[in-house]
Amino acid sequence: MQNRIVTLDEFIIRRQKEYTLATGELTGLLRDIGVAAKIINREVNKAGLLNILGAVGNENLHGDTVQKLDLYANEKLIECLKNSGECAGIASEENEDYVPIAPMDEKESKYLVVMDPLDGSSNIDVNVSVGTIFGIYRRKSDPSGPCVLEDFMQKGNELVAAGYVLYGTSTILVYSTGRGVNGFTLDPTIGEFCLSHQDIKIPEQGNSYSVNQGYYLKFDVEMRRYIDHCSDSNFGLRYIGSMVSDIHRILFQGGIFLYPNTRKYPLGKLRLLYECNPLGFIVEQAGGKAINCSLERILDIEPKTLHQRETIAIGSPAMVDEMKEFVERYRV
Ligand code: AHM
Ligand code: MG
Repeated sequence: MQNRIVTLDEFIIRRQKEYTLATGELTGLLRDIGVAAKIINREVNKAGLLNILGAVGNENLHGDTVQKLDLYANEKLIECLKNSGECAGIASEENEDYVPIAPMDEKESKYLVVMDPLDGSSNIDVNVSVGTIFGIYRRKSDPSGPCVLEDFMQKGNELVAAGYVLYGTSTILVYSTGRGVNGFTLDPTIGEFCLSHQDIKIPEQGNSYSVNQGYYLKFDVEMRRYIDHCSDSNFGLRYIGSMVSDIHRILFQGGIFLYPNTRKYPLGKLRLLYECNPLGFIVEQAGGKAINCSLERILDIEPKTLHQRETIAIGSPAMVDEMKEFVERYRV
């Protein structure tokens, strides 16, 4: 148990010093994402005041047009990353195409960011937790020119870092650079993310499952058999409908999160680049597993398009293994 506050900035810099070859660029990028998270947090916390301050699309008291929060989060992150000077391009769930960033002061940047700026945003109106998800890759193209689409078509196993911010009862930022997972809780009194969860390890087995059971009849038979098994085993059903929140709970309490293919989403609903890969990276770093319904490891899937969807089963390793057995046994 540490007896001194360690801020996110301090922690990132301390980690950087452990690498003799580190240049500080990744450190700067992570710090800037932390700054954007604080700005988004401030707005998310004000969401309930929209009726007072002006409804989305209308003008508020100050005459500014009120923006949808997911678009606001997208803009703030892009702005912070542009100003950071450490990011050569961004692919966001909110943008049709990737956004190349011109070098600042002729300094070439070697990193790219993929992100879902505000995941679960349909929950905002009813005061349910939402999150930001991000992943960082090293670009493959020549850094003297603009980034290209192929730079973003990297597998999750090539992620340099990934993380999420959960705007919940408290705001917490969880990230990994491939050497374990750490969590930082925002102390609103000092405006700093402070190290609160060191070296997070997911329980081997949990006693809850997380799936939109309303779609049960639309799932394939092997998935229905596995869900029946969870229910027969008296596992609790926990589904917030905000992936970051569901994964955060599973990271600490164990369990499995499923988003299989349905008739509406034959390839699954969630996005490989912005949701499955970064969260798969975090969960694996914490000792868990993440596969799709064809039983491929999420991080080994080759992306073909920016907004590609993927099915997912992610969480405690023993539960993902068991789900895999059910699929192998009942698959037709
Ligand atoms: P979004 O990126 O449009 O917010 O959608 C992603 C969200 C996830 O957070 C959540 O797990 C899932 O959609 C819920 O979908 P459903 O309502 O179909 O269960
Ligand atoms: Mg999303």
